[in-house]
Amino acid sequence: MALDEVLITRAIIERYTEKLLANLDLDVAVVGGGVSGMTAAWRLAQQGHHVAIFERKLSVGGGMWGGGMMFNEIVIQEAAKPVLDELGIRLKPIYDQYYTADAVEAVTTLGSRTVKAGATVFNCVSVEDVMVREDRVTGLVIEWTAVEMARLHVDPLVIRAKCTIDATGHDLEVVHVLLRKNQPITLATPSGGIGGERSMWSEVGEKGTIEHTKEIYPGFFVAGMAATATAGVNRMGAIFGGMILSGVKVADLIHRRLSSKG
Ligand code: 48F
Repeated sequence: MALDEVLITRAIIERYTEKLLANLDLDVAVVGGGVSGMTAAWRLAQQGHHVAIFERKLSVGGGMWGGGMMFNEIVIQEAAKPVLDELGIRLKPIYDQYYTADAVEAVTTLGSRTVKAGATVFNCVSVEDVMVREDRVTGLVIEWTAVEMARLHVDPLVIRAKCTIDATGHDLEVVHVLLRKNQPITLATPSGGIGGERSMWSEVGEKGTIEHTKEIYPGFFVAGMAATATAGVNRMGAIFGGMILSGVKVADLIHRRLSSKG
């Protein structure tokens, strides 16, 4: 058989179009394919929900690839060990209740488990806005990252979702746009708005992140650093247990919500 470049092209276009069409109407839309976003999507897909991740960059994994200051090892505390064990990410004990994992193994394993559980990842896609109907977030407005980078004047497209997670990390981009474009609006946060990320304090940051992982507006949840910075909690630095546990918590909250509504 002679390879035909047009058939190769057709295969890509057909399959991608099928994938996109199959994900226009979701149970859960996750913005950001970093640590907390992927963990949430993995868990939700495992629970049978229709979930997709929209990730601006070419690669998923967010801030995990580079460990701390590009020393590509991550630190995990005891509380998160069961989740990493379940994912199949190998941990090495180091001090009492501290473990390390190879950052590249952690990202690739989490990515693989997420996709194989049934979540779809749309990389190179940026979320630039939300849809709000009757005081509820009902979906996302998406655009190619390349369009965003080139600052081209091109209209976006839309995804509908029963629940949306902002897992965009330090920038909490979706929370910002929700607030900016839908005034007056009050979030279920300590300040009613964005508290802002505080300086590094791992102990407080890890606990606060998990505590503030929640629905902050009807249909709209925050996880990971987006939860930290929305609530006004300290950053935690290069320890990743809180991000993983935040992803698990938001998935479990949404699972309960979607299950209770049948
Ligand atoms: O930064 P990231 O991994 O977020 P996280 O889950 O984890 C934070 C840690 O990596 C680390 C830390 C704790 O140890 O402090 O920083 O909170 O992943 C966020 C992802 O969201 C993508 C971004 O490219 C990254 O991969 N992202 C950000 N804004 C958008 C977006 C957007 N508007 N649309 C699509 N993706």
